[in-house]
Amino acid sequence: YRPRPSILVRRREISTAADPGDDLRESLSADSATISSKYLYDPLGSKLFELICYTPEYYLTRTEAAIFDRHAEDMATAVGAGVTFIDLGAGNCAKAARLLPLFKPRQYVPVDISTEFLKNSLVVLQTAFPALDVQPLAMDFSSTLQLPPSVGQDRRLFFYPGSSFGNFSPIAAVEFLRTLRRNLRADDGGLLMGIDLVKDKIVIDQAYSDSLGITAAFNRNVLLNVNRLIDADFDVSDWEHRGFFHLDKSRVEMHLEAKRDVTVTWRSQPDGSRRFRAGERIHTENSYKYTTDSMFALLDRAGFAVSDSWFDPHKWFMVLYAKP
Ligand code: AVJ
Repeated sequence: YRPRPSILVRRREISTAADPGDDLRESLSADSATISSKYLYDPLGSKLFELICYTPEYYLTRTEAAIFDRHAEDMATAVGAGVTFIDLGAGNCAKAARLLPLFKPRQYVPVDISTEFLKNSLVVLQTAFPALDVQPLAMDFSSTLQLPPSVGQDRRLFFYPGSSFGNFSPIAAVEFLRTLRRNLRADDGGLLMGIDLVKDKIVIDQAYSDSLGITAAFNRNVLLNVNRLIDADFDVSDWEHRGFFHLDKSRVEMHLEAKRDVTVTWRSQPDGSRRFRAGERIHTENSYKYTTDSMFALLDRAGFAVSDSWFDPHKWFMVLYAKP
């Protein structure tokens, strides 16, 4: 799979999952309003997240990239050749694209909730790897992981970088790992994942409240997406970004805080409205931070055996390889 430029781009059908707004109307009506973090990733939100990764404060992406740069060959050796490389939350596919020449998978399966974003990424990917068998999947794998028959039946490797795993609540986290485990047989490739580790609170706070305000834009954009999804009338300028590390819960929380009293109305069925007092918040994301021990314990409970782990010099981030 040596990268070579080509004007030939193979386009494949992306299978799309249904995406109802019922949960949104319900979670906005709750006493403590929430918006699921998956709604952050509309086309603009996905772009904004890409920009976050370039901010000086957001250490995660570049720290993980440095770990991959340094240890990718070891990782490829540990995993072995010829796997079906299943990229969970593929986004712009950039992380996988750097590993594919080393991992030499039989098939590449990018999975992402954002269909449009995935489509654009695939054009770039197929240009770089014209011979690669690509089977893109648009779905919300956090709720159900349905791999169609077209996904290779030989050794599966789940690739889950970027610490996106941190978005799961502790209970959902074990459940999710068990789901992955159920989709693997004893001799399968296993799971290669990136995990952000607990560290100095100031470092984490700044990563989720960057000085350019990109994270703020990313967070506030969720309201534009909600307006579209349930025909609501959020005014973005009424809302302020909050992002901070909650030590006791070992998680970053993102909220949107009302600058003044506001009433939000939605016209999709069943229609409704919600009043927010000035200072009231909508919880939009949790991003859990693990220690190596807490992460290994989770994997153990889900039936995985950690085989290898790799770190940056500060031990801010970990890439681990676990086998069924
Ligand atoms: C894409 C879930 C890994 O939690 O760090 C970035 C999302 N939120 N800045 C993270 C995010 C605010 C990101 N993940």
